[in-house]
Amino acid sequence: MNALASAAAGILLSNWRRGYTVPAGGLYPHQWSWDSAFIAIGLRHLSPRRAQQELDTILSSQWSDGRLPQIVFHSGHDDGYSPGVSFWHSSRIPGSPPVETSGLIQPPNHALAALMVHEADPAESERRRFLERAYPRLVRWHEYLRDRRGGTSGLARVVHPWESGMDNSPYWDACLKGMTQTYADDIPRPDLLHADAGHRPSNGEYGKYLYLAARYRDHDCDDADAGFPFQFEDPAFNALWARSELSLAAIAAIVGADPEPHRAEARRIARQLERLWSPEVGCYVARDVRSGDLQPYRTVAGLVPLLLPELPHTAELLELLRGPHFRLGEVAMVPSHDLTAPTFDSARYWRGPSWFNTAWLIAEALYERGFTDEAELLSRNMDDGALEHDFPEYLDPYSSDPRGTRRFSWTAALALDLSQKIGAPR
Ligand code: 9WN
Repeated sequence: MNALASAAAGILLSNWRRGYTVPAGGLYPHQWSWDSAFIAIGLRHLSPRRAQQELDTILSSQWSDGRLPQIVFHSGHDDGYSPGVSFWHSSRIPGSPPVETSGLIQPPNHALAALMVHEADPAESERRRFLERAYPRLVRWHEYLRDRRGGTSGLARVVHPWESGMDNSPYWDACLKGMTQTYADDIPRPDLLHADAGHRPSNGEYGKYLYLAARYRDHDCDDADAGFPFQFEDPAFNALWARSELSLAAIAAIVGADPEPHRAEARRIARQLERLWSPEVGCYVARDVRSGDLQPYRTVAGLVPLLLPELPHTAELLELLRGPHFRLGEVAMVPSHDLTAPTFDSARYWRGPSWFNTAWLIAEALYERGFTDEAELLSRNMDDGALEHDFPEYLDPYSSDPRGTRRFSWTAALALDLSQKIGAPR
């Protein structure tokens, strides 16, 4: 094992609990939904069986309506995270699973991960009937997105910034600014014990986050609440849904189900995604469902549709990625926000810093599209940043200084995954 692989393995081992991996021991001590899928993609190189378990665990925490929860609190305690069990009390909400969870969701990258995990060791996967178990649960998860989160546009809505996985993206600024309500109780910030306040969302943002989460919880996490103050269609969320639907088609073929409905669904979502193309900013953007307004910001979320085949705006997105706004190959990985925007902040969470999960998604898209040199450059850049700084949560794109917490699980998992691809025959 080389230095990167052994360091990454050490982190994944120490963040492993019984049956799942925590994103980071101190800051995020529970199981997060999209983290688990990214983590499984790396774990498959160390132990395909453990990678299957990681996904089995998140899929077993499904609600009866099909949703996969943002966070699963396996310990049944807050464990220093807020909002935790004492905030959600999910077991009081009809349709929740026996384990305590958050009521929100996160982006649907699970089918994408399940297929990759299967392909790492198909014999072991078949022996343990991994896909037979995963397939019906993944189908129900995608049906939840279509039936409960799909509006008239046919795209899935997020009802909280946390659901996008990119909590304080500039996409949400106008809506949050316009909200007069904020959380009435104290705003606990245990996160600031583990990360610099200048790297995290502000207290003002947290007041709105907690207000929105409490309102959703108090309506029993009912998606039919038309008056909900925060409703957005996010380009990365929907692109991952479409891409996962393609993975589901491949999984269906393996388990003897009909792949065609999944392919048709992927095409349908991809068609609808065009509603999020903004000719003004030359990128996919988020849409506020209530006002209908496209949010005029270039963010890494708008580049994630590159993962979809036959994307009408591929050439424009590649130009954007390589040009002054994201400077592929010249700055650390892929910045989360346009380097030239007045709203860009090189340190603060999803408003500028480069994250390893989004860099992995872009590297994957570049590999698939045959831009191997650029994909390898990005992969090396990501691996160097991970190893040099003890696998940080994110990096300053200009200085490459580490930000957020360290020994972060998806950083380890995805750096490990890309290290296996560099120089591999394609
Ligand atoms: C809220 C766990 C999660 C990631 C998100 C990231 C951050 C949580 C937080 O950490 O969000 O879900 O407390 O800030 O934004 O993408 O899944 O790693």
